[in-house]
Amino acid sequence: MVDEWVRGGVTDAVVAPGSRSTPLVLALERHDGVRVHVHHDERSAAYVALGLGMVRRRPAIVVTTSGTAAVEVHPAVVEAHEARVPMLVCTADRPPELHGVGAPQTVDQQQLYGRAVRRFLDPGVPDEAMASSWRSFAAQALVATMDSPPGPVHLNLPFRDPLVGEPGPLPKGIEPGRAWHVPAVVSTAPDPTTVESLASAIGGRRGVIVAGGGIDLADEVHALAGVLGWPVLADPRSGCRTRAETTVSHFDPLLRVPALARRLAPEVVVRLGSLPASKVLGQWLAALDVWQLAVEVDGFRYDPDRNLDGTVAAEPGETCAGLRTHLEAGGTDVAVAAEGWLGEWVHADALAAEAIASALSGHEEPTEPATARDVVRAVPDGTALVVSSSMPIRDVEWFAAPRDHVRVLSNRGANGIDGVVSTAVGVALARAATSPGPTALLIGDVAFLHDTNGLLGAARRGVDLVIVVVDNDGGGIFSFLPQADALGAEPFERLYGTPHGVDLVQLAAAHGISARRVARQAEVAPAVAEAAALGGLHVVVVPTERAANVAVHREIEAAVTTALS
Ligand SMILES: Cc1ncc(C[n+]2csc(CCOP(=O)(O)OP(=O)(O)O)c2C)c(N)n1
Ligand SMILES: [Mg+2]
Repeated sequence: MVDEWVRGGVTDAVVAPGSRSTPLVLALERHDGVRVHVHHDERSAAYVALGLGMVRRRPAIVVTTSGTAAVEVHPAVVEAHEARVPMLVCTADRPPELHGVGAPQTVDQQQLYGRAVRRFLDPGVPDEAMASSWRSFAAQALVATMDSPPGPVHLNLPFRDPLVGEPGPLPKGIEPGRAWHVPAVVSTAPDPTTVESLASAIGGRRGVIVAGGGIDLADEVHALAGVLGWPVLADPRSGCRTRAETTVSHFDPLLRVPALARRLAPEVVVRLGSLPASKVLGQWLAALDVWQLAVEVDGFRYDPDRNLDGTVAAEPGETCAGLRTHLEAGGTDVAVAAEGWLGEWVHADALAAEAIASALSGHEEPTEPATARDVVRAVPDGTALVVSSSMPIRDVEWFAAPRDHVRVLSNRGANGIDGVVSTAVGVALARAATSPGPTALLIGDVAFLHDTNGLLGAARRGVDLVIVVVDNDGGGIFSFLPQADALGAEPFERLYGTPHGVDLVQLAAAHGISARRVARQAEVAPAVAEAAALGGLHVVVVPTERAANVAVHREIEAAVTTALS
């Protein structure tokens, strides 16, 4: 099975220690084509595999022993399912005769992850007589992880004692020694009829493109926007928040200004990929009474507010390319949007950017919006920037300036604050091997603490990773919610603020990781740049305060409103 997976492009396995999984672990260990990463904690191990899968778009293998070890993998499986990341989960199991008789470390592992997996497979205890089926079984599992949509596959593998022995010869491959490639199951380009009807629906109207996560060809999005004279409201995860002339970055602060939100109402909306985090953008889109269309590679309907008029199942960038070619060839009678439409958006965005920068320049102590901006600005070209859920992803979305050559990744399938450190370690491991370049992580203190085990062994994994922890000693996001005013100060602090008082620099140091705490905003960008230049693993802790954070967000909102009134 391992040989077949390697032939199919699998390169990495994340293994958590245990005895029952020994035959598979030894097979992985002995194969030259697999890098084996060992992790104490199965939950973290699975998130490392998630990070690897996000970058490589091939599944990483996760191996656990039997019992609760197998259950620990569940959160990452759910995220992989929701975020469509390929993953091959192999849980070792006891053979059937040891089930239901009180044998140790034996639990029901059948369909353990429910409907969160593309497939559940249990081939039974391996037997020499079945050897001819192992390659096709392995291939079947691998293909299922990369189906449309991609996702996790669970292999439950019962092993009978003895668990060690001498390996026999490999069953012959269909083409021995040759790599095979999983064919794309569906075409990702839209068909010509779709392109034609889309072109006639959008041409000549004042429209906006909302670019979310899951776009391969970001340049094509801007090329189409240029032809149409439309703005691209670019989520940082879209790859579209570049210095292109059609980029609008600060759509969230802009749309908080009611007069502007009305004035900039479009006649048509094209949404690409998944939805941005901004609630303000979501509410603005929901209130528009115009034609809205979504383009997503698997045809998934990201539409919590139920206001989509149609969906196209195609890669968003390829769709934009098809549309542009069609429009440029004069296939449909189109004119660009009304003169000045794009200019108005871009001008408003520039004014918002100035207002944000000048509001933040008055703060010498670190603030969360300025930290998000500084991290995006300071990381070197080619960085993969993982951003945690809660305020970090929002602060980057709302306030970060356009940045070329940085790829932003985030676990937004289920929006969990778990496994984020490990995800970043997985991303960094993938990059160490295939697309060299640094990795950075922007994360809150609670999310960091939630996955402290992600730091286990991390300093010895050979990764280039800069972790910036925004430490407001608790869950800062809750201070923005009605709960903050509805409850008294004490219960709110105890139930939602949840201060922990942990010294994060010491915590990192306990793992042998170089760590420092900055005191002023002006130190953040240099600290990040310096850590990235050094290479290896570094933690930078940025202390902030939850109450002050709400105040600074309000201050920015007021500054943008004044600038745009
Ligand atoms: C696994 C998981 N548990 C709980 C939550 C709910 N939750 C959302 S944000 C948050 C607090 C996060 O705090 P921190 O990481 O410090 O970021 P901050 O809010 O301070 O920006 C919690 C507990 C979640 N999203 N995921
Ligand atoms: Mg926090």
